Amino acid sequence: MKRSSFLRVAYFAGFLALLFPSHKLHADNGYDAWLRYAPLKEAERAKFAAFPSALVARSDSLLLQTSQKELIRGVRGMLGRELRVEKELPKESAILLGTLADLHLLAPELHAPELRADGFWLANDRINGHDCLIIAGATDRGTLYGVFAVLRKIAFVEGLSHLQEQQEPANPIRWVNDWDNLDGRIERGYGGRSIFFENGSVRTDLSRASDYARLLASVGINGCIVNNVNADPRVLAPDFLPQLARIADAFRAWGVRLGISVDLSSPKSLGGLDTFDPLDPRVQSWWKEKADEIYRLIPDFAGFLVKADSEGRPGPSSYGRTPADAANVVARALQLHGSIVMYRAFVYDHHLDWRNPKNDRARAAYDIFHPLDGKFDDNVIVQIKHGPIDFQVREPASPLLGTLEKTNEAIELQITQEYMGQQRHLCFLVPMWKEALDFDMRVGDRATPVKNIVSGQIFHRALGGFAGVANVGLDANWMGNPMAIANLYGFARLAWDPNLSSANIADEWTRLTFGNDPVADRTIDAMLLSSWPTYENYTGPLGAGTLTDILGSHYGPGVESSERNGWGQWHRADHDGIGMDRTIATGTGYVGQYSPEVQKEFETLAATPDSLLLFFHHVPYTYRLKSSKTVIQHIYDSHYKGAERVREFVKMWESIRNLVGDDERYEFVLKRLRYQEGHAIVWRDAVCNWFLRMSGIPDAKGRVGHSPHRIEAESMQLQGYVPVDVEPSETASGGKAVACQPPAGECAASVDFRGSSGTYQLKIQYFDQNNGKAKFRVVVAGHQLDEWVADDTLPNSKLGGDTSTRRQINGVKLHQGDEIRIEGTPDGGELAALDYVEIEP
Ligand code: GCW
Repeated sequence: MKRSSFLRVAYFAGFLALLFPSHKLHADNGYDAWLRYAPLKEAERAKFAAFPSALVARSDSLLLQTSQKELIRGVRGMLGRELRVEKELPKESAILLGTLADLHLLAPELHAPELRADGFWLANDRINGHDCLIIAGATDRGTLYGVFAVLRKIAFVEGLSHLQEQQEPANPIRWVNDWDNLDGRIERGYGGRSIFFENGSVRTDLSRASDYARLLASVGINGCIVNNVNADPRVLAPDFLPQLARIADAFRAWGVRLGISVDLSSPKSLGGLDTFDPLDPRVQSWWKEKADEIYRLIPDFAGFLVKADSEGRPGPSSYGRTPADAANVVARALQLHGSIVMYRAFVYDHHLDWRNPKNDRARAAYDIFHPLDGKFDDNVIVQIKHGPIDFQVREPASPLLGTLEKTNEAIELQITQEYMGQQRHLCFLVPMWKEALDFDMRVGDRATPVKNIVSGQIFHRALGGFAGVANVGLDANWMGNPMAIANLYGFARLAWDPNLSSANIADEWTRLTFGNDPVADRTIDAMLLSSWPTYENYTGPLGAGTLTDILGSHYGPGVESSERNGWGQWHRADHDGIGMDRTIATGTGYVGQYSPEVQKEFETLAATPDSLLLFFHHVPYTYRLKSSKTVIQHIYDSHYKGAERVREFVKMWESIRNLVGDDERYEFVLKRLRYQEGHAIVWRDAVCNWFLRMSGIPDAKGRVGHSPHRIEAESMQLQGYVPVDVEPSETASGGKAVACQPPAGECAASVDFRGSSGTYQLKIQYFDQNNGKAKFRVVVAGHQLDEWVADDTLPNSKLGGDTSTRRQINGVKLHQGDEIRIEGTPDGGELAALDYVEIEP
């Protein structure tokens, strides 16, 4: 851009900024996530008084232009300063921006370090007698990453005057996977519809796609698979590829390469061949021609992701071929173009016979892929879920990660919270991922943590890395909750550097998202860092699995749903005990898939840590843990503790209202936390009651099955409401609710208050189905106290653990004899159903 036109743009931008100060341009609804560039306080800005005003950038490459604009934008936002772009070194201090090669031309006297791809160097040096800030990348992409790193430092108010820092990513592959369907829905997406597709086509407006790429680039993500792994073959159709090219265009300025999931049967289902046998030469040329066609449209195409022979997807087994045969045929088509295939190891039989105690889904990935080690081409990466089952709240690291010595690997982590409360529950997953990454596979009796295996370091593989299932959507805050995007941030930071600590990552995200107030930051960090153990506490304990409804939503409690079916997520809980015996001696032999040293950690009860006990062993409920509690008492205690901790989260959040800015984000998060407080109790009660019924062993602390303040709706005086059974019974208090069924247009449940006069909390447990918007009204002694519409979009149309919701009314003055009356008006299929009322002092 010519200097004069640049100035015009800059003046105009400055004028706009005056009219709309940058933090008002977007009301804080979470859209900017960690890239807010909120103005620093005056005192903080003082630290950057010497920050240069000139920005020297020689090259005009697309990524360098992006880097330049981003730096200008960030500095304007945080420091309120305008940078001036120059082509040559000015006679004043300056920022030098470019690749190492650009830099060498500008200042040959500088001694720049060697950098790996995507790495960058940040330094403060004297050039021609002036202090200069150097932001230099090995490549243009590295330069862009360097800019974001500098902007983070400014946001953290870190001085830049003694900067001397070199960063390189630990992993070459740092990709996100988005499970978007071409019709605009997202599989396991909880943040709205697809930002890429609508009605079978790529969206016309792809501004969200490029804003997404900006977010990704800011934390070093370099590839994005844009469609569901359960792939629609149409994604490869001749009329669809040019549309995909538009997404690639939207990504390109941010150095994010586009990839797609493909259906292995495409040569047949789309290409019209009578086979998709990977060893058939016609199939091989079909893939080759398809790859050539793609590269004509998308020269920087990243590659394919394949899910095959899994959950009903077609695959090489139809022709008696192996995953290596299938991966290689696709890989050879891409190899000429220098790109790759990510082949998922999530291959298992979902019709396993549950009656056979030796059957074990956890074995599948290893059993299928281990014999193929060495058979995959060099541009294939086997993408392995971090645990052997499926993103459960606690799993050991997949043994396959430790056994492919001659194969490239990537670890697949799930950012979208499918089994972790679906973005309605706060659950910061970085500490869980760290456990998988730090899991030491002890290959050859030496330290071989998963993080160093997937990076390629241990087995000297050129390729490897991270894939994260992100599933962002059109919601303003991307993931359905401004807190949930901390997981996307954390995933990317770990992909860059898996040695960063959870605390460090949490704190970075918190400060970028909510500012630098120390009290607010400490509070949010504490919430984040304890949220996964908390979620584990009130859902699935001791490695038993999440205990959610695995046949339906994967959201609310469903302890028994995993049993007596072929999906293999069994915990084998019965009247006497619980857990999967996966030992070599008496169980499924899964333990034998680990190296001998790791086997020792899990083969015996004595060695197995409590946290994974039920993953590896079947024990009686009376078995004493290392904590000295019995298993059953641990189940009860952890569930009460977990639910109690969520109550604290609400208070913690309320305590920082004025420190984080009482904006849309704040209110949104508060609402979600209050909801979570109620739903954690639904979980607690469902799981505890199920185990009480199953084991017959009472809670030593007398809580389970006794709720002194609770009045069951079915025991209230009912007008129109009728008692109904809820299935499974533990998902409603007493197994029953009351529902306002047609033809009743309005119903009421009432009870006279028998306690002593005073101030109480009223908690109404009702069901918010997703097939209507029922209305509720609470009337005490003839006065309306509260009313609301049950219009949440929880993942179920039935009464049960997914839909059970709590409304809490504080400070209610009650006199003995007051009538408490709850009125419900159904709507559509929603029955304004009630479970119980609690009146708590
Ligand atoms: O966890 C399961 C999910 C499926 C998903 C599958 C997979 C895309 O419930 O929705 O399908 O994993 O990872 O392939």
